[in-house]
Amino acid sequence: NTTIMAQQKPFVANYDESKVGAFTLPDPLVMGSKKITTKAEWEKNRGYWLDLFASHMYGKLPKKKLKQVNTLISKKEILGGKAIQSIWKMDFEGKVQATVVVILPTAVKKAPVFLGLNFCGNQTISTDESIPMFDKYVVCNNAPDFVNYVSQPSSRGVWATRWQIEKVIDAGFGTITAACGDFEEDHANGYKNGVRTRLASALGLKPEEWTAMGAWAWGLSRIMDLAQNIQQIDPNKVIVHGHSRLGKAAMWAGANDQRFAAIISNESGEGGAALSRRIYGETIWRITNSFPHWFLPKYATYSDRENELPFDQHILLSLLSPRPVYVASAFGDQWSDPKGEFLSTREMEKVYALYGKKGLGNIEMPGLNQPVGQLIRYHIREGKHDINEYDWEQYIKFGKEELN
Ligand code: GTR
Repeated sequence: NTTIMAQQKPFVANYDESKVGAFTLPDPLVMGSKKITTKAEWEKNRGYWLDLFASHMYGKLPKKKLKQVNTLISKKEILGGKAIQSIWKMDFEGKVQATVVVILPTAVKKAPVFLGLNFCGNQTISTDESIPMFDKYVVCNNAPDFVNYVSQPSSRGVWATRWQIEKVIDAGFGTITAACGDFEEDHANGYKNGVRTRLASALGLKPEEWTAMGAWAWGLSRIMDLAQNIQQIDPNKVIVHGHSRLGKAAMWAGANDQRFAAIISNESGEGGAALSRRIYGETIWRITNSFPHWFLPKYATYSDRENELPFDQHILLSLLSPRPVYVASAFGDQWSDPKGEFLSTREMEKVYALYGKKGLGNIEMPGLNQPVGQLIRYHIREGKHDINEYDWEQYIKFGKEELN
């Protein structure tokens, strides 16, 4: 994963802290000649940063609201009656459909929920046979469960550990998910068959004006629209989360859509929570060469001149203020630059301070499996690039403590 050849240039990831190089981070409170000192000024002007991220990195998000028809396809009890699982179909102008799985605890009248996209189809989150098999391109390609990037029947439940549904339900939370590929398949030509093309005229945005990250973030907000209309969900307690590339999308969704009450970035790395100015693990050059569809071409022009970017990822995190935010890394995932994720999380408190809220404080990076912070939290756990039971235990605790 660390060495590729592209455009005749070999890429070797740096994992040597002494070679990271010096950098100065842009101040989230300095917007051109304007210096922000109050929460009211921040709220009035935060669009300055959103516009810069939109014009340099993630692309625009459509402003137009489409007619969205949500149809309940099936509903049943699962987990011995502890939860109700509903399958919904969202339809946009008859041109795009997305299938959403909603699992809510029976014992809670209005449940807080975790909302996130999945990589390889809804059927991967549980072995329940009533979940429709996803039939578009998926990010997985390991036989026999996936062949030529298409899900096979044996893929049911293969990612159950990443969802921990019973643990979430037992804690009184619900879970909502859809496949990212329902909005845009994750490859360079995915946009041709996804929302960026099919809804281009309806949304008034050309495909090249936005990105796969934008399409996924847009999808998260549309699932939020659905969630807002489900009686048994507490509309004020929807936590958006995502792992890795989908963590990047969750952060972009959370920055733009303030209905998300809290945001979780699980190992989102480069283009997510990690500072781009730190040359460690994945870099702008590498990510824009491997995944040209994730960001605008303009973002790629900042490779080898990261210091000239008008922002860095701590400002994307700051745009989540004043909401609860959890950023998590894994020691076995140096590619995502855990230290870069920690440092950007630590930088958030400047903006939170405008609200009288605390951040991580002036602490050093914690040891393994030692979560730090309260409203803004961070952990680095042992183990590989993944979202696992340990992560979920922390997210549930975080949700319980911060959304009350
Ligand atoms: C990697 C990519 C990372 C991260 C990861 C994932 O190949 O370089 O930025 O997004 O995929 O999504 O698992």
